[in-house]
Amino acid sequence: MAPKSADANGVLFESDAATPDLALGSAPIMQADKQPRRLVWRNIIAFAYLHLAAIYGGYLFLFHAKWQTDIFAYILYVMSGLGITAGAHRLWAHKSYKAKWPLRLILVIFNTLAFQDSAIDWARDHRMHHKYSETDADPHNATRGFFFSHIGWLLVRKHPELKRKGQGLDLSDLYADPILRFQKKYYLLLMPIACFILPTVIPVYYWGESWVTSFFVAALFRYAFILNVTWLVNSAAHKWGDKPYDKHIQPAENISVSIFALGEGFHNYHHTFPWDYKTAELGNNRLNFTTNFINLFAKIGWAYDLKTVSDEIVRNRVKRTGDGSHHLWGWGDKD
Ligand code: ST9
Ligand code: ZN
Ligand code: ZN
Repeated sequence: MAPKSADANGVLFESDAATPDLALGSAPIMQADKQPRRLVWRNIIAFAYLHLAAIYGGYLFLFHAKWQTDIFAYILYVMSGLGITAGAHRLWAHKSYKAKWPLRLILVIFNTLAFQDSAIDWARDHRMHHKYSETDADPHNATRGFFFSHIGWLLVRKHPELKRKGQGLDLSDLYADPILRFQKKYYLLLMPIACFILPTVIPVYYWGESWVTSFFVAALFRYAFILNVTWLVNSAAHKWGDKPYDKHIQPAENISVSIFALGEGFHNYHHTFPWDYKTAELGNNRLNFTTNFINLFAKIGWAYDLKTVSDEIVRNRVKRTGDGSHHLWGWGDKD
């Protein structure tokens, strides 16, 4: 059996299903402190505007925009989605595979298009989310309710416990990458260009879309849509679905979320085995676009050292802590 090991962030690389204390997803479910919420009005106003604008953008997307603009918005959704799933999440937060610099460059461009803050900051929050899952030190602690874990956590100051415990996080691997340092340093310049300006200008310039439709569809509607899909992993996939791998944690297998989140809704598996680059047990062709994307780059050698989990380890874990919903209970030894 592979030796167990976790780095200073608690990010696991090898598997030993017999040690649930090290499996990041197995943190005990704890109630959040009742601390006074310190509202951040700048974010409340910005997100309120974004969502109102996105409703208008959605209307234009359905009834008004040129077909090229709609397809363009869809392509941007997939590109920015991959910047989060294959980039910020699987590569940078979890180190579940390695990537050569051309792929890292592509992913950082996609990631900037997604405007979910720099990949370093995203990965920092996400490492906290796994290491202190569903406690006060988890940025989007799902025990504080659907709204908080979906968007509420971005509208208030972070919990002091998160800031305190976060000091111990090792981010040296992320700061060692010049591409990530560059993105963080110039984020406030690069992000508006990638997320808002180019998506607005391209449809106007290349196929004569109107400025208004272009801005509301390809920039605001597309951005708000992908934000909500991402947040659903924190809210819906921490609330609804089966728990075939670990019934003691809130994260669940949510297929509806996975479809929109390019394969990131198999959240019970992911919190149980966070180092698996597939973020799902059967990742290759089952609603897991991101896994196919990484596999494609693995074929040309730009993605390598893909980490995964053996069938035996999954099976043992399913038997030990699963809720009985695993489709392979046909193995026949449920008790
Ligand atoms: C957005 C992010 O939407 C969404 C992430 C979702 C994650 C989902 C994960 C699910 C799994 C993956 C599935 C992907 C599916 C994708 C599908 C795609 C199709 N550790 O933050 P500050 C310390 S972003 C250690 O300002 P405040 C640190 O000292 C949307 N330390 O806290 C820091 O200083 P510095 C766009 C930490 O003041 C200091 O605290 N962006 C940590 O309480 C202050 O940090 C926005 O809207 C930590 N983790 O403010 C901006 N965190 O940074 C939103 C903090 O200098 N954010 N410290 O080192 C904000 O405005 C603010 O962060 C705040 C809190 C108001 C929320
Ligand atoms: Zn989670
Ligand atoms: Zn994760």
